[in-house]
Amino acid sequence: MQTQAVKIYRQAPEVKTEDQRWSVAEIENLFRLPFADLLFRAQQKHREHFDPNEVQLSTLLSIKTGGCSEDCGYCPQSAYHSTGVENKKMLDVSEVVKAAKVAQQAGADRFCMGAAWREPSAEDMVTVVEMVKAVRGLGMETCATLGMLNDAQTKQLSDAGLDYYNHNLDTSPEFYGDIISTRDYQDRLDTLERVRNAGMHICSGGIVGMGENLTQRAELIAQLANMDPYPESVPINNLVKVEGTPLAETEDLDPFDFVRTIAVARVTMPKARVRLSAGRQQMSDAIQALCFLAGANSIFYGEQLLTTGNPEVERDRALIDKLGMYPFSDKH
Ligand code: SAM
Ligand code: DTB
Ligand code: SF4
Repeated sequence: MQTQAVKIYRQAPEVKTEDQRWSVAEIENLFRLPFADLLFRAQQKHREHFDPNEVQLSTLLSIKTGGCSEDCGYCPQSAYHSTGVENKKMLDVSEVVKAAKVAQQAGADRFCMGAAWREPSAEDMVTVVEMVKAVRGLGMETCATLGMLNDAQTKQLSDAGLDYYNHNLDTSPEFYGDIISTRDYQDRLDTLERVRNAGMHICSGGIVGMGENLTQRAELIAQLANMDPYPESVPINNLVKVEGTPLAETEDLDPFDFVRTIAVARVTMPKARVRLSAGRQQMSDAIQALCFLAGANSIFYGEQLLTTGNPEVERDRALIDKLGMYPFSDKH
């Protein structure tokens, strides 16, 4: 079953200059625009700042899987949920380099290393720093998502040459407590500020389809868009429902509401790379095409996200070709 699509209002919110703050009400009004009006606005913004036919390809690798001490309700890697994900120790640097080379050969230009940690230990950091240096040495852009960081750790990663740090706000401040209890929203904002202060690019977004209402979805976008500056990279994940997690039985989000979320992210954060992230395996080619039209210009590329599936490389290549699009790396 799917949730009801949004109620449409026909008044168009005013067009903003790019340094103005967004109120939640204004963002909600964007969500409520007729679909074609919203997509048109998103396309206009997209074309002001990007080649609309180019898509950036990032490959993900789980460098440490399962057994996480956090209780995030969506996550198959939390030790609080029985999902069948096998706990594994951290990969060796050589295994990571091997996977990065395969991703690069397949056409990815960014390699993102994810770990099921609340935060990395000092010992973990020594290995992660080596991984970042080695992947950068291949000429790929690097991204990592390791949980909360302190000042010393952000400096270590920045010194190692990490390009992006991914740390999602996940949802609105109000809905957050329904999903996670082991760390709070402010912890996430603090980590993002440390990442920014250390000079790295921020990749931060969230998950939709967790049972949040429209206002809460708008609040997530407002939190991201009102950061000064807003993140360079904004992943919009559609919840991947994993058996054994508390969110496994959540109602499906109407696919047009997912597309709307991408469009609203594009309108409110025009210069960011908006990433059509988790959930593509369950999505038709037509909905993905609408996401690109709505301003998405990055995808996770490769058969696996962290523990769940992603479309096959051949399917993605075929879709990109069919739409007359091209990977960012082919042009640069
Ligand atoms: N442990 C680190 C942390 O949480 O910051 C990094 C890895 S964690 C898996 C990275 C992100 O993956 C989460 O913040 C969440 O947005 C996303 N994620 C995890 N499980 C998901 C799911 N089932 N569906 C969609 N996104 C998910
Ligand atoms: C993000 O926003 N989505 C990616 C990445 N950042 C690390 C993770 C999606 C994980 C989906 C569930 C899994 O595969 O375990
Ligand atoms: Fe752990 Fe990250 Fe999963 Fe939360 S999202 S349980 S912190 S791996």
